[in-house]
Amino acid sequence: MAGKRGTPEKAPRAVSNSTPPLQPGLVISHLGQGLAVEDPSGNIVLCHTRRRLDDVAVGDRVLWQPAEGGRGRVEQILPRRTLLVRPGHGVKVRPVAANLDRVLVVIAPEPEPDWLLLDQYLIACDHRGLKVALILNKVDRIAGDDPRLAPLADYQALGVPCFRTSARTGQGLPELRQGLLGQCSMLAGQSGVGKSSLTNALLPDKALRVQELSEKAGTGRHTTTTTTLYHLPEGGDLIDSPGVAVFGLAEMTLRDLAAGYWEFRPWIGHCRFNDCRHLSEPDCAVRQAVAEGRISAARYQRFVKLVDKLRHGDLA
Ligand SMILES: Nc1nc2c(ncn2[C@@H]2O[C@H](COP(=O)(O)OP(=O)(O)OP(=O)(O)O)[C@@H](O)[C@H]2O)c(=O)[nH]1
Ligand SMILES: [Mg+2]
Ligand SMILES: [Zn+2]
Repeated sequence: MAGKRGTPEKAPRAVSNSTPPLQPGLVISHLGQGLAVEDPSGNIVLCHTRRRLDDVAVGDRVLWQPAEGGRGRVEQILPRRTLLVRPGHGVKVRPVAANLDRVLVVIAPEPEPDWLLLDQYLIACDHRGLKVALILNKVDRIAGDDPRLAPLADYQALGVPCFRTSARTGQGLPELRQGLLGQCSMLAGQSGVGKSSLTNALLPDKALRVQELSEKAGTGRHTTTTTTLYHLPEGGDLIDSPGVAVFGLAEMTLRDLAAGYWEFRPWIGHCRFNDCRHLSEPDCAVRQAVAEGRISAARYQRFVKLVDKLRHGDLA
């Protein structure tokens, strides 16, 4: 590959014969057919790659080369700090986003929160070494104590930070903006909770909105179809992602699942059996802590559900 470059030529006949130099770039969107790559001066180049397209993720820092028709070709993926994956076809996992610092799980009063899904996000992030925070969006639709949101208290007790926002009224957006500074965050969560609305509310009018372009070509529904990275004007990057992207829990063991419930950790290791699954074993310290109200019973029940899903192989 690099052989040609080292060969001295007597007369530089045609410039097009020499290999154009590799350039650094940042993958900001995965377009299905290709990749949108941002060069260091902020230009977006549509790139192809000889690799499997699915091996490249939004947030990847790459080396690319100009190719025909103003396009480019990604030649190399630079080492990743972090990588979030989701199940692909068969056993293979596919990268969702690279070099993330944090996942922001968005919930809302409508659609009603899926707490089991939230637990899965927390476990996956913990497993991948990513920070996690919650955004409770659509606060304009919450009046008083909303029973649908009562389980939130468990997560507050766990110390998961929670922003409260309304993409509609702008409430809480300055605090969120402040919280996004200096890191790369990805919005995740059920379809319809307002991930794209928040992204749009945080971006200045002239920001590149790949998503809007692809939406215009679509059916009028606003469900996001491509994961896209945006630079925020104050600093920090934000990745908007489509609907429910659950991240590879299939590769986890029962032990990983239990450890993913942080509040179990002080008790794990104090069970009678070394290999306690914390399900029906006698003298299980975790179950004892649940019985004494030291661990939330609702969280423990979700753990049992996830173990069951893991056993049946339907944990995505
Ligand atoms: N009342 C209210 N409605 C909101 C708010 N944020 C978003 N919505 C509405 O909720 C609906 C879904 O918003 P989206 O931003 O498309 O949701 P999404 O999370 O990006 O959904 P997917 O792309 O399908 O994953 C839209 O009709 C929004 O107008 C909010 O803060 N308050
Ligand atoms: Mg969306
Ligand atoms: Zn146990």
